[in-house]
Amino acid sequence: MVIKRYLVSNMNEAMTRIRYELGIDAVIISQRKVRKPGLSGFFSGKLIEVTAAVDNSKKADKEAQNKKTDIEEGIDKLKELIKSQPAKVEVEKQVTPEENIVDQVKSASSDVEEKLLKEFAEMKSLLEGISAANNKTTTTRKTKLQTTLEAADINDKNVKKIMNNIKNSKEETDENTKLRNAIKKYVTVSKSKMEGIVVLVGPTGVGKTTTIAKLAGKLSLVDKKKVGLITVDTYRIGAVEQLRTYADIMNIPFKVVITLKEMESAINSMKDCDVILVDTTGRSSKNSMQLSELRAFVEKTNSNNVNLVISCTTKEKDVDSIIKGFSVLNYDNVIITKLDETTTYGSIINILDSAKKPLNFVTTGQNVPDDIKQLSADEVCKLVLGDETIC
Ligand SMILES: Nc1nc2c(ncn2[C@@H]2O[C@H](COP(=O)(O)OP(=O)(O)O)[C@@H](O)[C@H]2O)c(=O)[nH]1
Ligand SMILES: [Mg+2]
Repeated sequence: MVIKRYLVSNMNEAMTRIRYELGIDAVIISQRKVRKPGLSGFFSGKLIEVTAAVDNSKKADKEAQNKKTDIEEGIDKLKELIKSQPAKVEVEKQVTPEENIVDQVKSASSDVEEKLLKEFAEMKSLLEGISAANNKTTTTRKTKLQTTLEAADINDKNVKKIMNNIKNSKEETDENTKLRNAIKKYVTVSKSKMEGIVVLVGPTGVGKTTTIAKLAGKLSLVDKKKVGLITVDTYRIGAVEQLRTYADIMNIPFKVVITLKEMESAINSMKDCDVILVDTTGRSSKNSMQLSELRAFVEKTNSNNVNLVISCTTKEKDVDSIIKGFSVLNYDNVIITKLDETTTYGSIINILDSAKKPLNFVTTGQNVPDDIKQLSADEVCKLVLGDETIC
């Protein structure tokens, strides 16, 4: 005998469900009007509680066989109800042992589901926390690196390049070493020997003549080399006298060249010199006429050590135009002057990046011959990162 109780709104509903669930042999044992349990019952209409029974052993067996299916269905229904509208779960009291099992599974399943949902929510918030913290650390680190590079006056393009270099580096080392290696990549130290003909070109006032005097002093006084001086800088009043004075003090041959032919004979007259230093007129990188005139003199020297002299105090935007303008002279190296006039050295990186030529010398003051030196990539890096200063 199977007895089942139904809570329904009307008898039609009761009959449909009893026939469907218990079969046509089922009989109604009792029926009475009741209220829905709980607070909501006070505010809604009455229901009918119908109790039906069936004496059908075959059906009971079949139900027993289908017990597992019912449980599974129950769980599925429960899940759906939880998802959609748990408050609208139909109130239905079932009394068969099988249905008790469904109830228990439902309640167990609900507990598990709730627990899982809770744990999932906790995990989600934990992961969100970790992700936020990671983002924050990355941003802070990036900002710190960027700030260091920007504070050194490295231009935006190179800051990005260095940052990408660090990011994509496969080196198994710390970030600081990666940073230093990325900066050092910009610096190639010139391998040009200070012999034969050395020419200096560049804009006006960057220190070409002073650098020639410094080089002449070092080469003749320290390295004991036989040095000759030639100048084609006849444009500026006093320019010739400036170099002649140094030549006289150092007691080295000095020639002033006005024409291309004179250049040839001046070089010939200094054949016995180990080094001939050639000073040139400062030219504007925007004046292509002046530059091609100068180019003729430079080509006449047949030098393989032509140096573009540029001050590290040059405005960022002017660096590119100077380097582009003077590229017609096919210079081999770069000399960066007036490092003593700045406190940040990122411009060295910007200049070398733009010129794509090795660094030959840097000058660090007005004193002849002391304020000139060659820097290694490591020394440039230390200057740029503020580990060392020039003065
Ligand atoms: N502070 C500083 N001044 C320099 C340096 N080199 C040259 N000068 C000065 O820059 C000015 C122009 O130098 P000069 O050699 O005549 O430049 P040029 O026109 O390129 O030949 C002079 O007053 C020099 O003393 C340097 O390394 N540091
Ligand atoms: Mg000069």
